[in-house]
Amino acid sequence: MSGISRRNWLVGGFAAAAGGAVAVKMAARYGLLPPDASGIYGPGTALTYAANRILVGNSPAREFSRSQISKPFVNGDPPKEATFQKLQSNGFLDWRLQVDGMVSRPATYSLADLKALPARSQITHLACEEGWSYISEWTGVPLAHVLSNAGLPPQARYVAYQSIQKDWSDFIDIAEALHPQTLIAYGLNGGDLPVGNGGPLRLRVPRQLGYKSVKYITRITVTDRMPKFAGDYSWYAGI
Ligand SMILES: Nc1nc2c(c(=O)[nH]1)N[C@H]1C(S)=C(S)[C@@H](COP(=O)(O)O)O[C@H]1N2
Ligand SMILES: [Mo]
Repeated sequence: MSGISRRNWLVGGFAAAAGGAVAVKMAARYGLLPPDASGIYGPGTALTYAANRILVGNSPAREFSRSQISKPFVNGDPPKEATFQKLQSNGFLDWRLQVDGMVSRPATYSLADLKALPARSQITHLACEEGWSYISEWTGVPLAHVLSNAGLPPQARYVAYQSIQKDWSDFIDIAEALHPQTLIAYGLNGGDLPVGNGGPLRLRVPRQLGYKSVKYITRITVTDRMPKFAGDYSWYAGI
């Protein structure tokens, strides 16, 4: 089943079990509404979120064995921005990741800084909404670690992230951001993360569709409001 049809199936199942508007009320009662459900994204997203949180909860994405690794796809062109090319020509020594917003200790990391933090590797499935997918090993520092270094206030609800590619930004809720499998990734299949797959740095969100794993990230911002959404797809892309 592709990510999208599976998602529709999940939503359909939940809606059938509880019935449209009633489902939304039930979801609210049981704490299953997304952090901002009242807004512009409507019952569709609310139901996707609720169905996922019921069926998947906070459970991890499946992890695979090395023998199941398949050839990575590359979706999209590498950045055309001159700033990117300049950074690349210098081996990304000057690449910086800024961590800011509602945190008590905003910080800026180089790749070396990030690599000095506790690393985690995991072999997971990347599924694009277009229907293709692959399994590979990602290495990086858990986003949760960087966020806890930065100091999260209790009112923090979303984490937004920005690519050096201007039109690629996205966000996840705090539950996803603190999930131990959500990585700031700099490695793929035992080597450096290739530029085609988001090198030198991308977010890897293995419990959601591929488009949430934004490549070439330069900034992570903690907020208490749903950020303006840049993409064409649902903000919640649980699979
Ligand atoms: N900056 C940036 N991030 C991006 C994209 C992109 O084109 N630019 N494509 C997204 C989509 S739709 C998918 S499916 C995955 C694909 O990752 P891959 O090219 O490493 O397979 O990256 C996501 N992140
Ligand atoms: Mo995608």
